[in-house]
Amino acid sequence: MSNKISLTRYLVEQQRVHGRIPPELRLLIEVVARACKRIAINVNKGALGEVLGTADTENVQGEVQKKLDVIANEVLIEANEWGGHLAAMASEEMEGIYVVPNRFPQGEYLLMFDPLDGSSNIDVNVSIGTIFSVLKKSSTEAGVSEQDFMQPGHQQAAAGYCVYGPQTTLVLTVGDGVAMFTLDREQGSWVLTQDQIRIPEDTKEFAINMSNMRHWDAPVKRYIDECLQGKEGPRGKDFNMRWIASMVADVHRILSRGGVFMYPWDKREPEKPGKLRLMYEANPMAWLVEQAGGAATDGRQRILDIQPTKLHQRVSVMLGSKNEVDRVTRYHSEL
Ligand code: AHM
Ligand code: MG
Repeated sequence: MSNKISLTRYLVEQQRVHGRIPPELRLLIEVVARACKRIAINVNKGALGEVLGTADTENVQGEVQKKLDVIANEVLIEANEWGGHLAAMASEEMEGIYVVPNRFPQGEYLLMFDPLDGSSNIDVNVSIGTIFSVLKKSSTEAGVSEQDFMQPGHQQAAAGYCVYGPQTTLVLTVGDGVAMFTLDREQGSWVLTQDQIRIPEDTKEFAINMSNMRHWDAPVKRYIDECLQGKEGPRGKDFNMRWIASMVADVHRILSRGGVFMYPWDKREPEKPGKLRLMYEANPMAWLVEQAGGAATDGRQRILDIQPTKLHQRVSVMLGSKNEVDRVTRYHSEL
């Protein structure tokens, strides 16, 4: 007899023992996890599946879409539209919201996703992932609009990501800490491999794209300068640097061993608050990190408290080990 805990059992226990998630939300998470398995199969095929390269289209942010961006988006929509648990979906790859078609029953939940995060890494065989966030429709009125999505991140009902790397790993929170599931390829099932993940409060590792240094704001520059001075500087210790250029992979490392991740506002595009998107990148990651004892801010306020006004809104992101995020946030108020 195996004492392995499957995703299904974890969710059933969250529902039955902890009374935390209703059956519709359990179904939703299972369907997203199943879609991630299909995406993983496509990712693994690589050049053999003719899934690499660009799709000759642009998304709403003017970025050239990769074939896998488009495939992953379709997989998530097809898997989720018929179950009766959702009212609508929104994605990095679609301009407006996708309302569940009339031929299917409408549920109360809203699903947002970045179907394939870290697109620049697809063709070079480096870890990429899917990020998702679930909200509950606030109004009880029939129909759904973009306005229903405009909820701060602290109202998320579930959030997570799947990283397609050397292992395929699903990381999830429903507000009861963070659980990690590894895909057992022989069985085709998600197995709980870590529960109640904790991020150490202190760290000696930072993740930022250093090539943008000359464009940064003074508080970010001060923070990184001090890290770079190492033992001889004000921090009194040497720091290591990592930058994978897939947020999922960088956040996964931080959940595994601590660290701080930053994609701050910079002067390249001063009118934009940052590169990363609030609703389907920053919010789910911020909730996971907080649930693991870390912190997440935009340099000035808690990411989860930001009131969104647009679906594809961007945000400056600093997240990870609590004492480091607190420090760089403090630098923003001092300068
Ligand atoms: P994407 O959603 O188009 O893939 O872009 C988001 C990604 C993040 O995963 C990553 O942290 C960042 O962009 C990397 O940006 P850069 O190439 O500027 O270092
Ligand atoms: Mg992304």
